[in-house]
Amino acid sequence: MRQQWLFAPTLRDVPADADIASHQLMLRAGLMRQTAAGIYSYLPLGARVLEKIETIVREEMNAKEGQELLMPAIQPAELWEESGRLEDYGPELVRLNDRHGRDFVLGPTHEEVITSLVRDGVSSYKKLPMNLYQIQTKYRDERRPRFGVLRSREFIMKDAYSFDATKDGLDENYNKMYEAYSHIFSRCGLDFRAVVADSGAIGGTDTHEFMVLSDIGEDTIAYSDSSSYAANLEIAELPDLYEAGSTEGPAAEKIQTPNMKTISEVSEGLSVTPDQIIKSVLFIVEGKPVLALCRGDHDINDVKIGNLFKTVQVETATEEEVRTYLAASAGYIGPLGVSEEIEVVADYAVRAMTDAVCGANEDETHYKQVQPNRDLPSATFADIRFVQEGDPSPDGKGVIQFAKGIEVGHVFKLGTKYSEALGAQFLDENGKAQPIIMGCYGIGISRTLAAVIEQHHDEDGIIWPKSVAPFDLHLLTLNPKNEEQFELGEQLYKELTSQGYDVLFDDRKERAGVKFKDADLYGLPLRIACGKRANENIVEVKVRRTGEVEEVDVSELPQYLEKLYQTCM
Ligand code: 9G3
Repeated sequence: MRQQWLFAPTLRDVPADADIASHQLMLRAGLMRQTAAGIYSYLPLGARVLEKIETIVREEMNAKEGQELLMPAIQPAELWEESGRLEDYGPELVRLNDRHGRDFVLGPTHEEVITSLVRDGVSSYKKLPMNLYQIQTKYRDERRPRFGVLRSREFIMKDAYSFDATKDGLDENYNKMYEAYSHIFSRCGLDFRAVVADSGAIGGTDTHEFMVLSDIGEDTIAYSDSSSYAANLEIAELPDLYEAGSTEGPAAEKIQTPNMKTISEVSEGLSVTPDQIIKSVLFIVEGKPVLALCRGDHDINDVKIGNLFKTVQVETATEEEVRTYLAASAGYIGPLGVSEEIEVVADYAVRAMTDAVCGANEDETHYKQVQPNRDLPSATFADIRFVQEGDPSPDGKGVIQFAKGIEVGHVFKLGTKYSEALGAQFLDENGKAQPIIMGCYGIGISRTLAAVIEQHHDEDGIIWPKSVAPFDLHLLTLNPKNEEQFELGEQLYKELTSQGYDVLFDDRKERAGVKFKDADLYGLPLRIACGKRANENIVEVKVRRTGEVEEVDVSELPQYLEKLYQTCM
């Protein structure tokens, strides 16, 4: 490709609203442009990288007998009524009417459509197992799109769905996808971890997220410093290693605690440490009040509350709800003497507390000398807090550390949630109708592109791994007025192309400095410059990742590049 024709306008300055490297570089290097908030156009360089990533995905999916198909982006709302999800997602689910007034959604995912296709197309166990996938645009009307394509409203996803007659079959498909994902992200040059995740609203049991390690990642990974344990912070577990607290000592006693609402104010005011204070948070879980307790130096994990009650409808109570149920303001609520209608769940660490302090459900009043192991007879004790760095790893090996991650993949065991809702059955070997057992597996293709840049860039620009680079080589002529350099450039352009390289030939009438800057910004693995020594048939070869530069005789260039290109990541 001759660069003078390439539509990849570069920007010298970073746009104001781009505050992470991948967003800045995708705009500056002309890979994409914003068409509307959270909606992007991929320009040729960006589209080429998407295509490279998609090719890797297809190869790995096909290697696991995945069959590629393509479903519509627009979906009849009736299918979402059948699955019961039409009202679950609120404004994030893009809805529209056709000219006849019929209801449609713009697909954020395709469980409903794929299940309806299999319902109408598969009937015998002999057709199972099956794995169907597509690479297609998704729509989720994010309230606050940001970070470029990392959190956009339209994005490209590979979504796969597996269909099995047995649970073992699902486990097998799940493991095949888990393996395919590991290959895909490794081939894209990504440093990633597969972490245990929360199945959230879509139900099902096992689920893993594939996280690319990055400080700008929105997700926090809790991993063990001495084992392979790694989980999304949302669900990272805590073993119940606590010794039960005392049941002796004087009864709990009320004390006046004016202007002591927060943990630190109570700690200051009563000269106790946060781990001697019981933190109480009122939740409304499926409409019912639940009082959650944890130690003052811990935090309640609302996802764990949801998993404990097997629901996603978990809201923190409003001030009014707190006053209605507990007759006090949030800073003074506690577990003692609450009415039957309020369920009390306490983190394991609370049971180990002795001589604790807690709110007394009266403004400006607390209890002291509380023995949770004695005074909370109706409480349920469970793991309901966020893990913290330094906590013991749940597998008993080492302690927890945190890392930030970008979720680029997510694999789920769905079970029969959709096949039952939509009536997708198969006849087993005894001719009995059974619901098909499903799994679903997503990769954010556009998010993967951005994640690659997050992990592969420097202050001069992108440093593409060769597996996904938009071109293999960058060929430059340096002095626009020097005929010999141009002739050599043209000759090498032909030779390298016929050697099988995808060459971006910078034949523009620009100064060398401009060409070098653009080459560093575009980030192709190798740069070949026809410069001062072109008349001696010598060119300069630079490795973008390491910066190392070598002068090479053109007669040795083919085998030199062959070897050098192999060493490129
Ligand atoms: C919606 C909206 C947003 C959503 C969903 C539905 C996330 C939704 C979960 C999944 C699960 C898997 C197949 C590929 C892998 C992920 N956000 N999810 O179901 F209506 Cl607005 O998409 N789907």
